[in-house]
Amino acid sequence: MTIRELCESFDINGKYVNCLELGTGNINSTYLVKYVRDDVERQFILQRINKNVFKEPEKVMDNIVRVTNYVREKVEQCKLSTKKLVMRAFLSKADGKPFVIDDNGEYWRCYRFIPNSITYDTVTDLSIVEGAGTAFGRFQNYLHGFDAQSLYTTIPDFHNTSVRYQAFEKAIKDDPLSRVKRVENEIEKLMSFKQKACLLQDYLDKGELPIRVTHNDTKCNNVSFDKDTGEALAVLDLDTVMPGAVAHDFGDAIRFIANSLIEDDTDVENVSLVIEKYEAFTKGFITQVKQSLTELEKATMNLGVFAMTVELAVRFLTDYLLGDTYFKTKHPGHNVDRARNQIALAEDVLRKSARLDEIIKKYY
Ligand code: GN1
Ligand code: MG
Repeated sequence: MTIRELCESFDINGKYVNCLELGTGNINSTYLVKYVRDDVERQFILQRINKNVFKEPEKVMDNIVRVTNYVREKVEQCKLSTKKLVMRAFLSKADGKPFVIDDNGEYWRCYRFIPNSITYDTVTDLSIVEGAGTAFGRFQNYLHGFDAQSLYTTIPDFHNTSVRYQAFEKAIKDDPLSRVKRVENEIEKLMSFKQKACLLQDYLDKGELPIRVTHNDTKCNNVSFDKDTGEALAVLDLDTVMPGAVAHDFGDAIRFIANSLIEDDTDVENVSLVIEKYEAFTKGFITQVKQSLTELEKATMNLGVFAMTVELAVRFLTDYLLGDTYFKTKHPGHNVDRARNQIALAEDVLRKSARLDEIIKKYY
């Protein structure tokens, strides 16, 4: 099926004009599609769900539909714009499901592109950084009353740092491509981080932290902003919405947005945690969620920053050792570059931890 045929399988009004493949995202393939209706241009996002990563795409879509419907109701109750603040998935004309399966058995879904919106892969403007914090914090709030356990766990142990370490250690032991010798320093560093990085998971295992509905992929490019006003709008990419810990969302967001460089930049000497960005995001996020946080959640929020940074490094390096089959890579060694970058960031998070604790306290 062509992109056009796929689009036309969804219940969208108007006429197909063209499409453009977008290069962002390490997992799914994404297209920006243009339609026209009554001479007005409309845009949509068409995505092929990566079945290697999401083994049960129906369950992913079921989670997304239930979560977005819930958020939409909340937004309506607040008399705010659902068009701007909530993603909407289109249904298939044939069977009303929120996806279409092509001739090769691949799953596609289609979302409305939020009009006049933009996403940022890197952010310098601190008000945008704060807006990203507000958007993810608000998302957390809207879903406060949603039964987290009713969601499918579409990727088991997604942010279980201990399980991520187990897979890493197995990859080191098996070493199927004899790559271990090229990354011995990185392995050593990551092993030295293990105990601290797994502490958050230990609290979860002991049942000491509440399980919440979490986004689990809180990179800043998963928030849309109004192109003109800079206002934070909907949270996007809900593929990994699952039960989790609030510190996962906070930590993952910080490790991405407050990195002085982008996630795969090889200039590791210059990787650092930018305090001003940390503070701006923290202000936005914590202001939204503080009322509902337990004392232990507050006390472990910054542990989430360290844990998520290390976990990503572990995941990137595991993928490298196993032959780069999970994350999309643009060149050989791309996963090693990513891992080195995250290791450098984790080291800086440790150096700055007292400062981060001081800052976050201001917003509780
Ligand atoms: C993947 O494809 P993208 O960029 O939305 C990954 C995240 C990682 C991220 C790192 C399902 O997300 O967990 O943090 O890459 N998503 C999945 O850039 O594994
Ligand atoms: Mg994503």
